[in-house]
Amino acid sequence: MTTPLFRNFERIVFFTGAGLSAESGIPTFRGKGGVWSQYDYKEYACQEAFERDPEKVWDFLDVRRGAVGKCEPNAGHRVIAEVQKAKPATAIVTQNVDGLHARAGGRDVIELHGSLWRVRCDRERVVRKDASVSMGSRKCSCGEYLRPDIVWFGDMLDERVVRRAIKALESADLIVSVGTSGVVYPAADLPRIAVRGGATSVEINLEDTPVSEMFEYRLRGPASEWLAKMNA
Ligand code: BV8
Repeated sequence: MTTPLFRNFERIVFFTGAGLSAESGIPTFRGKGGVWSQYDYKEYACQEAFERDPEKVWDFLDVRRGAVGKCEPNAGHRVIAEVQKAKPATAIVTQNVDGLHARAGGRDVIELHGSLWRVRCDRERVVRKDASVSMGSRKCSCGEYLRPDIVWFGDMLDERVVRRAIKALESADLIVSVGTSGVVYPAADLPRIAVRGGATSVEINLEDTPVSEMFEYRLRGPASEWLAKMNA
């Protein structure tokens, strides 16, 4: 089976996870050295933890913002942005909160799980960008703690964001899943919408995942290498 090439498709959806940013030096979540193997998400990445000890959660996020702030998008991010420029109907649907797609030139990135670089006040119902490392005041002018605009475990995803993702997946002629373990829901099930719609389906990962069975092409190896090969 010859590897599908981007030039033969028009409505491409890139569905990305932490494995894409691994080559930029950002630790993934699972596996050796993964974030969740060092930090218990019940202590650092859920609403209960935030209400229990917001300073502790912000200390954790400042560490991540500091680490991600020092990283650069890699060749994989750049190929995706390049393909989107050449094929304007291309959509980027990511579980990553690191903002590297946009820094690589990606447009209208659909961030399913939010962003490290946005904060919100749930009392004032305001969301704003904040790229300061480390974070300035952790409180809103109303006195309430600012909450990172990240979707934590147990949080519902933003319906508007999910609707944008579904719209892109429904009209896709190629779906490329890149560097995701496919274990977190509802995100892990989204590529199935494009597969059901008859799109050619590709999974790029170092190894098999629990959702590999849904993909026609299972390309094993580093994301940046396979993305470059498909961009020939
Ligand atoms: C919700 C932001 C309604 C946080 C994240 C159905 C069944 C079971 C459980 C559930 C279910 N529905 C809901 C749940 C509960 C839960 C869930 O899925 N739990 C899992 C753990 C079983 N889901 C939720 O809570 C979601 N909300 O459903 O609300 C609800 C509420 C309550 C109860 C029911 C329903 C919200 C989930 C969002 C959580 N937030 N991130 C933060 O960043 O701090 S999830 C986080 O992990 C990521 O965003 C991503 O989504 C997810 C998975 O990470 P990956 O990106 O895939 O990274 P990972 O490290 O796992 O894997 C990396 C992969 O890359 C590996 O496969 C590796 O081989 C590969 N790789 C590595 N290097 C490379 C590479 N590949 C290529 N090249 C390389 N160089």
